[in-house]
Amino acid sequence: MAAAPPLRKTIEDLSAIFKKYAGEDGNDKTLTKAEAKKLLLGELPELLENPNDDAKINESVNDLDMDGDGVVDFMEFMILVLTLGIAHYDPDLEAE
Ligand SMILES: [Ca+2]
Ligand SMILES: [Ca+2]
Repeated sequence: MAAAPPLRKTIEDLSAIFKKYAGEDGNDKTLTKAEAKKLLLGELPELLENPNDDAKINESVNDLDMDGDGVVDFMEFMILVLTLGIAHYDPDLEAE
């Protein structure tokens, strides 16, 4: 089996990462606040100004829950990924 092209692989990885953290409570469709916290700490620690500051982390998690239903769904997760992707992109940077 040939390896998936890079973009396709990235898309598959995004689903896998979301499901890995979301599935901890048996429901892999949404991240509870605790699951979202683990995802941030595990995958994006540099995003957190102070990983030891619980109040700040909870604030970041609340920001992710855009519709305020108490959990982070895949779309809300993808909005974060999109935002980070756009922030990371520098048109003047040479491709590696
Ligand atoms: Ca869950
Ligand atoms: Ca939500």
